[in-house]
Amino acid sequence: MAVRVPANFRNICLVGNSGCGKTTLVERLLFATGVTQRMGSVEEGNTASDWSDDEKHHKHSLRPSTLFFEHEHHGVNLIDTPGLADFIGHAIACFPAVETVAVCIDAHRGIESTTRRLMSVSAERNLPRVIIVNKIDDANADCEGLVEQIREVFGSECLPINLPAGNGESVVDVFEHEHSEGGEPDFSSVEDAHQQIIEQAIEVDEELMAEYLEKGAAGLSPKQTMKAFRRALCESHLIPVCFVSARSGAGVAQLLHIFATLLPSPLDGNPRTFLKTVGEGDETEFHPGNEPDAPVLAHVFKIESDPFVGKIGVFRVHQGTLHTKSEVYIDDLKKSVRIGHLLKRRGKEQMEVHEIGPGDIGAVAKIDEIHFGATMHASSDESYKIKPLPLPRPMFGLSVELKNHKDEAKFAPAVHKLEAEDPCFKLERVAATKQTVLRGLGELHLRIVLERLKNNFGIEVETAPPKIAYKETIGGKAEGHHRHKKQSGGSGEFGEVYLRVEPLPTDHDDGFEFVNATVGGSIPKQFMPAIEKGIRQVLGEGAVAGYPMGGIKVEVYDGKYHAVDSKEIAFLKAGRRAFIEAIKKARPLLLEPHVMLEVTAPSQYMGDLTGDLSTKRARVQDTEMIGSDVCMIRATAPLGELQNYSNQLKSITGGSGAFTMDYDHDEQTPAHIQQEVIAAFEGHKDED
Ligand SMILES: Nc1nc2c(ncn2[C@@H]2O[C@H](COP(=O)(O)OP(=O)(O)O)[C@@H](O)[C@H]2O)c(=O)[nH]1
Ligand SMILES: [Mg+2]
Repeated sequence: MAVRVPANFRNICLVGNSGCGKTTLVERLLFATGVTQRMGSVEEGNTASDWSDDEKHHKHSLRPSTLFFEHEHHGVNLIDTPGLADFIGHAIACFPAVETVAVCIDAHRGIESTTRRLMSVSAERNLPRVIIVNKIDDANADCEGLVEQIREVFGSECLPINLPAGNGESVVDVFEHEHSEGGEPDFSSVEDAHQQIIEQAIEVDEELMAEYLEKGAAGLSPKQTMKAFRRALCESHLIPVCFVSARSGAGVAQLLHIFATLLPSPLDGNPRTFLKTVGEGDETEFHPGNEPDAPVLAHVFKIESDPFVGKIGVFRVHQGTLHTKSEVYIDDLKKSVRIGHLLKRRGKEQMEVHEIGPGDIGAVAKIDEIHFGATMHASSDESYKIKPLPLPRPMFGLSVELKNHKDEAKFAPAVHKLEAEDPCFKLERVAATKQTVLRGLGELHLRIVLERLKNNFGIEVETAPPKIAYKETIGGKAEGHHRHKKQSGGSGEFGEVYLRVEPLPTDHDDGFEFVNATVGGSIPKQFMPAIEKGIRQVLGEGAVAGYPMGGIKVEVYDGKYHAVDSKEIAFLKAGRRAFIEAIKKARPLLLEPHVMLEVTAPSQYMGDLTGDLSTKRARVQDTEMIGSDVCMIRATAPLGELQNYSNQLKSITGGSGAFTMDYDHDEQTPAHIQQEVIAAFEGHKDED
């Protein structure tokens, strides 16, 4: 059994396009390390990672699974992630928990759209990367061509650390090649590949480089080259490429050896930045260090709801140790909670443990306060949260209505449970359109959410494309005035407000600014909050089209009050009316969300796809070939034009296209659409 110290841990996130064989590779690794006696298969629905009912049904990983195994006295926490574009957020959400991202590529299909995305997101997050080329047994695999393509697309720092031999029947090591067995590789020579990867690794160490130039490769000890290798990996100066077949097992021993001996441990991986939310200072970098007794700090990167155990929070310990009897503080909560059950997980299997030490990954059950992104820490005097890293924003929407109104009370709690498990899914109640909208990353994503609502909670809904969530703003400056005066029997209401409005810069944080610019007490200070409240009501309801407003600065510069009749309600009403008047004169504008759309499809459809996009007010940013016959189109387009895009893409490409979208910016709606929306709102008001 491995000694449980940080130096012996390897935390690895396995990512890659759906279908490249990650889940099968995990089966192979569990089998090779003796954890299982038989390999499961995705087709039969008996793998360790894809254990939930919907994963078995769809034959795809739909959420990450953490799997623990041991090899060469090291403990490996491997996270198998979904590769479907709609579920990519789940994979990215696991990045803060690991030292290394292993990007898997199908030897036959080559680089695919999510491969690129995951390579660049892990680089942005400063995570060392390893590329695993799987399916080298495939008769159509072109490993030599793929290495060239990888180096062209991801840089010359991508270098083979081993090579396929015997047409993918075995794998020859080229890094420590004196230890390697097996014949000649299918391409390149062991000597050339060895020299290339050694030279790339030692470039990060000037002294070692000098030694190498003087004595040659034979003059360097394996310890020296391994140290340089690990540093080059952490600095992204080297991205090793290795070859396996999850199906035949070729290259699996070599892969395990790389995991254990070459990948960074929590001690020598790149540190994580946390932000202080309570206490002195702002940003702190955490290395787990070697001190098991340091104050504990753990970050929850995944939430699951287990039918038997209840809510499970999967976390990574960044400092100290979590014990079953620990009292911890969650986020900024002042009351501590007691850790009851600590678990190590292997898919659905779980083992109870007494503690999870620095650098390790574990899970905790039955703590209500836990949520995605929560931190658990030792004291209420100091609190941190991990520096937030952008996840794809859920833009694809479906408006839903309950089929059975009896489900009303169940609906919100059920959706909240699903929201807690999925960082890229949310429920939106759009006041402007009176719609309940589920938002996710794509059609498949929401289809699976609806299946869960039905199967796990017994809730069925009717769906429709949502109405567009416009925003109101203004294009110019204007002034507004209102005098509110009401005399009814005894006391009256009096308040008079003069104000100006002007647009705020689009990058303004809150999208609203309220300034009291009155002089000489024309309106006593105590009425300002009432005026602001009146204005904020309009911000929520909209002034011209019934949509929420933003990007507006308001300056109240004059007014009048009455010693007896002035009261808050009078100023609230006056502020409201003056504001509406000013907005109507300040060139009101409707904004609509635009998204960045990324479409991949066989290149023969390129012309049809760009042609179709041009009818959707889209602007093509660039087009690119991925490999020899897949094209990628990036375009910005109004979200409202894409409500039915998954069906349209399916019919254009015969089901072979895929797309992702992410929020890009808000943009002014064309004048004729704006007029229609405003007219519809006016008409609606009359009906009311
Ligand atoms: N020929 C071949 N097929 C494989 C290999 N690994 C996985 N597959 C198949 O590829 C398909 C997708 O595998 P899966 O593990 O679900 O991929 P994932 O989506 O990346 O998790 C399945 O049909 C597997 O049987 C391999 O090494 N060689
Ligand atoms: Mg999978």
